[in-house]
Amino acid sequence: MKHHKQFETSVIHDGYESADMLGSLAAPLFQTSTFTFETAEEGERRFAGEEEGYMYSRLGNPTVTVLEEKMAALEKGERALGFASGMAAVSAILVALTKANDHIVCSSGLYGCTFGLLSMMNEKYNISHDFSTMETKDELRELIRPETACVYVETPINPTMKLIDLQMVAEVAHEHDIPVVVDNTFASPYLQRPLELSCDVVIHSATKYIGGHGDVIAGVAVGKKDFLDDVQMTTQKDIGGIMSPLDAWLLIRGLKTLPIRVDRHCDNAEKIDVKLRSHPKVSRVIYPNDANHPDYHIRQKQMKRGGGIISFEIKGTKKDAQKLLNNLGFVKIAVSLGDAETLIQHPATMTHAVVPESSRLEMGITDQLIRLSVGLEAWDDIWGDLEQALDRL
Ligand code: LCS
Repeated sequence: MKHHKQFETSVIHDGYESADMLGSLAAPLFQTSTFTFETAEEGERRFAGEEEGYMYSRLGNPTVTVLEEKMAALEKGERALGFASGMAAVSAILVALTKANDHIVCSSGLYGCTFGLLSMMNEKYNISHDFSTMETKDELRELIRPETACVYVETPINPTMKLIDLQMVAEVAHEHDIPVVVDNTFASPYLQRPLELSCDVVIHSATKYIGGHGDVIAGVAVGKKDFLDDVQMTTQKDIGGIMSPLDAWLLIRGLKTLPIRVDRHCDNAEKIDVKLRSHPKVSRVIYPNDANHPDYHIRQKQMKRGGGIISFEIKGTKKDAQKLLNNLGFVKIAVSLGDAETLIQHPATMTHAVVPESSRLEMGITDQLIRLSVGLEAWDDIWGDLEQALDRL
């Protein structure tokens, strides 16, 4: 039954049965570190895995379970696992999939801290990586080696908004029995579901659209039950980056409005995209739902809509980019994205400051590039603020 509801219904009803919780409409917050056992033998059976039940919140918590079940249903996966942050999810999945001297092929553009993690894994454990634009099958095939442990993809890529054809990537990776891990943070499951496109693991920074209100740092991974059971009881249990019950509770609340919010983010972004394109101080606008976007055909193929993030380049220098941010009124200068508030940031000096300049430029992150997370305000108010800031450059 649970996989047959439409997305808008699933997001509200899946993963929770009020009748099981004294009729409480909202899922209760189990703010507890541990769980008591009726007898010593019950504790023994639970720790031996012979009996279902909670033991200690680092090993599982009922509020976190509700969020995990919702995310599994929305991404069409067998199970989901909550984490303390998007980076806790990224690092646990990569640690689980690799061993020393392995190799990873990744998209030619990644969130700055994911780039940092891969550099650290390379330095400490000799787990090397290659970047690929993944524009053709051959380009990806050429980089796969016997020691390649996974293909790791962001799409849309933060912050260059390039798209990757997930079905194509999965086809090539599976020729070699290599799993494909997709960071689906920018799209959210409402717009794109990588597991339905044959990919193997989905990761979210739930901090963004899943929560949607800028009050939580959290992460989620979704995929096969056996794999995530193993990640939970090995990597996550021992490294410890679990999702807190309060964060799960806030995410459950945020998720209920995901489709409504994301549609509004998209409506607003589509209008702002058109306006930005016609402004004389703007040299380039990168928005996946625009027919001018080089990957527009991939958007049509695998994403329901273009999402809420627009990147654009202004004419001028780094100082002009900073001036544009300083000229804004209610549009807030901040990293993060997917919140009700419109947020703007300068990737070269903020989210991707950790990436060395040469790699940053190869990814397409120039000093003139600005990333806008279009919020839920009235679109013409957002444009009004941006226009006055651009006009004053
Ligand atoms: N993956 C992507 C694509 C992200 O954009 C981020 C964070 C993460 C993973 C990590 O998630 P976190 O640990 O922060 O929950 N991206 C940020 C950004 O673009 N601005 O601030 C954070």
